[in-house]
Amino acid sequence: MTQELATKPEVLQVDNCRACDNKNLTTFLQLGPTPIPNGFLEASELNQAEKFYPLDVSFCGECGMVQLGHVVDPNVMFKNYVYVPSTSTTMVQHFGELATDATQRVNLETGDLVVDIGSNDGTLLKAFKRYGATILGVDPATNLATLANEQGVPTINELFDKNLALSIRSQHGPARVISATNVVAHVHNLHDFFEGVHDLLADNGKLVMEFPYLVNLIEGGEFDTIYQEHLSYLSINPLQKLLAQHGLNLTSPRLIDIHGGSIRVFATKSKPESDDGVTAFITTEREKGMLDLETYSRFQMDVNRVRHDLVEALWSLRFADRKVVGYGASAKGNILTNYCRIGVESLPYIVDSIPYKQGKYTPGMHIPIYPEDQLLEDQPDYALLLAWNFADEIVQKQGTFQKRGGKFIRPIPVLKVIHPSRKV
Ligand code: JHZ
Repeated sequence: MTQELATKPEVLQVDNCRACDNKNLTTFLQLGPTPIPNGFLEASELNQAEKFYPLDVSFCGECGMVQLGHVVDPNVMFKNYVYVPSTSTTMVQHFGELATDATQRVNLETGDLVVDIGSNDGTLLKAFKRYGATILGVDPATNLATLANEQGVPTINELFDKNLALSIRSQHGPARVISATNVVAHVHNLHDFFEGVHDLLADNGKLVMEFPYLVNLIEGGEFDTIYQEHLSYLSINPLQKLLAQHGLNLTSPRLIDIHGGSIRVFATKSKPESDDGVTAFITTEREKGMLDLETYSRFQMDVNRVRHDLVEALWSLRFADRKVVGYGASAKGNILTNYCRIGVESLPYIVDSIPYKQGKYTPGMHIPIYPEDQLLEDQPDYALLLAWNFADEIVQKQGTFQKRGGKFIRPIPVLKVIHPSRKV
């Protein structure tokens, strides 16, 4: 494998805070260079030069936004996208619950427009359709927009921005619900994005967003969720100020148990009667040090600990002739394996439920990906949960593997063997 370091214009350095334009950002973590985390490879590509990108994380002392110091061309990352939520029952159920929650909060009526930004394969919009909504997806991935359209979810194959928002409004009218799950963190020009949301949203509509929560990332040592797709690591404090700049009022945040700890939050054009928990979140974030550089400076030690414990465990299992494979070829798994330099010598393969990933190889470490059935066919001693955020679903699904003596290892927040009586 030859590493090629990406340069301009494919990757650009960002000097100003994405949320408040402050020029004095402090870099506190460097995890790169790494390949882009969903850049899975075909066998024929393994001997070609592979692009590696910087992965520097900065803190804005003005507004508290944590963000990447570089932006990779979105066409490189999102044009052909292999991640789909629909193969996870947890995600399908979760989106069903989100559609119910949003429908009730806006008193959605039959025919009302729901626009999902970053609609992927249409899983969330299918849930809104059951409530009689007129649905419209927006997604930059051509393969997923095609799939969604074929499945009856009308999807515009573009990146959402203010221009597109105006064109959707002129064709379809205002949206009663705009959803953006795991999207805001991916957006480079947040000002243009929220202006577009403001233009498209009905006066009595609601924007609903979900994103991995910065507090969980920092407290849980979840450094593998830091990758080039995620340009911002969001908390309520900077987000509220950012939305206010664009006439949107943040309301009703609540913690949800998705992707290692996320937040669901709503925003409206009109001022809500109460902030419904926003002030409490802001106070807690302040108390937890989310506005202090020292909190982030200490984070490197957690990253070192996770890497040390994992590499040591895999090393000792190899010396004990135990076979370990990976479970879940997640984007975060690709960051973890690249940063810890874990390759086929430690994990000969990874199993994954997403058909688009099967038969391919992970970026950087080139670990082959097989369907989940391979686990029982092969019955290795251990499976390392690279999708540790789905530990419950996976452990429950793989009962036979465990009955036969197989064990799961969870690497984050603290290395743990999922077995009642033994530790690595
Ligand atoms: P998962 C994605 O990151 C990408 P990833 C994205 N950029 C984002 O923002 C975050 O989510 C939040 C597999 N699996 O969801 C499927 C099984 O094999 O943690 C996936 O490849 N069996 C949009 O990629 C992977 O694991 C199963 O039973 O880090 C999970 O990837 C289950 C449940 C999953 O996200």
